[in-house]
Formats: sequence, C-alpha cells, structure tokens
Amino acid sequence: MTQPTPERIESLLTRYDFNGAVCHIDAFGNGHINDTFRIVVAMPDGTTSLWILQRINTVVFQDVAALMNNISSVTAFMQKKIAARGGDPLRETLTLLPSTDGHIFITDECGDSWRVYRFIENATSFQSADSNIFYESARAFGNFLQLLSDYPAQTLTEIIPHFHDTPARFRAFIRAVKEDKLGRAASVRREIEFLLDRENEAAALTALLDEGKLPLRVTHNDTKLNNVLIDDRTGRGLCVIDLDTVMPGSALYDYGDSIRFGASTAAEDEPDLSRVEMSMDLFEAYTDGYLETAGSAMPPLEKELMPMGAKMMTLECGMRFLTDYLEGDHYFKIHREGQNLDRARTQLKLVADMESKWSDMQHIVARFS
Ligand code: ADP
Ligand code: GN1
Ligand code: MG
Repeated sequence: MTQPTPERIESLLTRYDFNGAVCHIDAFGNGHINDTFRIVVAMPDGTTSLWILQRINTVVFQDVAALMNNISSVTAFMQKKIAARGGDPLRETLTLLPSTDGHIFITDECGDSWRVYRFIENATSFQSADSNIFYESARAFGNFLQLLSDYPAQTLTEIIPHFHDTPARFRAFIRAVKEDKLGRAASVRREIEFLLDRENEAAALTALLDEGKLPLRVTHNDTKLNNVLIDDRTGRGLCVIDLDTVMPGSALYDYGDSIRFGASTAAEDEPDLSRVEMSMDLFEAYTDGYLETAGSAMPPLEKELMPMGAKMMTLECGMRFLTDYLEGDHYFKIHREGQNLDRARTQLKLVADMESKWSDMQHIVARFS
C-alpha cells in the first residue's frame, strides 16, 4: 500500500466533524499493520483536541465491515461496564468517532478504509518497560479479559480464521520453505532446522483447546506492550488498544504474546542476538499482574500451562516472521532489508532461552497462582 499524501488525508478528514479546524497531521506509533496518524484540531475556544486516524490494512483485514462491527460492539460493551463501576469510559477503552454521515469507517476514492478514534491523552504506549510498567500492562490485559468474560462470543466475527492456530502456521511455514520464492531458504537453514525440531510441540495448546480441556474465550490476540496505554499521571495500566483481532481465542496466547515482546531484554528486531534473552524479573512482574486481574477466571490447567503459552506464542511469532521473510516480506511492514529475519531470530533465541529457564518459569507461575 502506498503512503497516502497529506492532501488525500485532508480531503477525507472533511468527512468528519471535529468541532474545530484540523491544524496538524503526523504519522504516529510503531504498528506493523495499519497506518496511524495523529490529528491536531484547533478548537474555537483556543484549546486543541487530538484524534487518531487509521488506514486499515485491507490486505490483512479483508472484511472491514465485520472488523469494525466487532470493535464497535466490544467497545460499547466495555464502556457500559467501565461506567457502571465508576471508571472513565472515554479513557479506559477506545471510542470511535463516526463520520458526519454516521459511518464507523469510511472508504475513500482509492478504495482504502479509514477510521477515527478519540486520542487518549496523557498516556503512553511503550516499546520496552521496567518491571513496574510491565506489571501494569499485565493488569490492564488481565482486566480486559475479565471485562469481556461474559461477552457473547458467538456474535463476534472471526476476523482472521486460524490466527493463533500454531499447527496451521507451521504448515504455512513449511510451504514457504518448499516454495522458496526468493531463494532465501539456504541462508536460513539453522533457523529452519530449529523450527523443524519443534514441529511435534506446535499442537501443545491447540489440541487441548479442540478437546475442550482449555477454555475458548473472547481474547485480544495481539497483546504486545505497545498495544496498551499506561496513564502518565498515575502510572497505572489504563487502556487496551489495537482491537482489530478481538475474537474467540485462548488467554494463554494473550499472556504469551505479552511475554515474548515485553519480557525480552532487547527489541523485537534486535540484530545482535547476544542482547536477547527473557528477563526473569519481567516474566515474574507480568505473571504477577496478569494473575492478579485475570487469575480468578482461569482454571488450574490454564494457569499451569502459562509457560507453554509463552513458548508457543514466541515459536509461532518466530515462524510467522521467518515465513514472511521467505515469501518476500509481504505481511509485516519492514523499514530495512532483513528486518523480518532479525525479528524471527530474536523469537527463536527467546524460545531457546525459555527452554533453559523452564523450571524457574513454572515455579514463578505456581507462586502467583
Ligand atoms: P497497529 O495495528 O498498526 O499496531 P495500533 O492500533 O496499535 O496500530 O496503533 C499504533 C499506535 O498508535 C499505538 O501503538 C499507539 O501508540 C497509538 N495509538 C493508537 N490508538 C490510540 C489512541 N486512541 N490514543 C492514543 N494513542 C493511540
Ligand atoms: C502485528 O499490529 P501489531 O503491530 O500490533 C501482528 C501480530 C504480531 C505482531 C508482531 C494482525 O501486530 O499478530 O504478533 O505484529 N498483527 C496482525 O510484532 O497480524
Ligand atoms: Mg499495535
């Protein structure tokens, strides 16, 4: 997708009523999927108001109407609950701004789909965190799971079928290796072998979900640290964002996604693998916060399998990055050559590190369960 010009953005913003004049637009955030812009509006009383404009990635999300329907219903549901318990619904969950003609997303003349959210001010989305911030992010994601625990899951559209179906991701990876469209497989033999060695573990959690031994719930499915906002004033976990993938799933994959991204000692795309390991302090902080807010909804087997959730999600993500590298980087946005390979390598390094720390991980989970 080509970058939209400022003129195009200005023109589509005329379809929204911001109660003031748009005075500044800039690219915002570090997401791998959508294009995000911050919109500054000058209000008649001299103040400014902020909005988030997003172009929805329609290669990844093919049914935008269903996706937006999911988000609109889930946020409305959470807003009622947050208000009922005396919270601030406008800060503790996302709020969509409909266009002037009442649509929750609009499609422009190039066929791109866009949406606008209220910008949540005085809050930060982190790329890395200390134990305290990470603990707060865990509390927010655990709370999100609790808030949606009685949401009627069957009314949600499964936006990306088999999103966290690790065996299906494994098959896609094998296909990419066999096709080797760009002739890159030979240079990543070691990474391919690492994944092949773990093929029989890929179904460790999906088999239990299929058998009904683990609960299928409404989950977020993309619980990276930068998908939660921390309140600048109170330091507390405030709002879970990036709701595109909210659909039925497993809490273990949500927990695991947070660990693989936020408990790493380095960035997801760190090229120097000697800097990458899983910090046990961060692992402990997240486990503490997640079980504090979500623990009462989790049966014993689910808690026991939290280390496996961390490993499985890290393995799956490594597999997805490597698949995308082999296929020519068509899914995850890259900003430099080899970035998806670097991302894959950090994930595999983390898997190996988790394997070496397995019993410590289990002890920590048991301590907070
Ligand atoms: P992507 O799917 O591409 O990751 P996100 O929805 O996560 O897109 O948005 C990208 C970034 O924009 C977030 O990490 C966060 O920094 C910022 N952001 C998104 N929505 C809001 C909001 N309502 N208020 C403040 N910041 C936001
Ligand atoms: C993508 O949208 P973003 O950047 O929060 C991806 C996740 C991956 C993540 C890896 C819809 O998340 O599944 O785990 O990148 N989202 C989608 O960083 O595929
Ligand atoms: Mg995001």
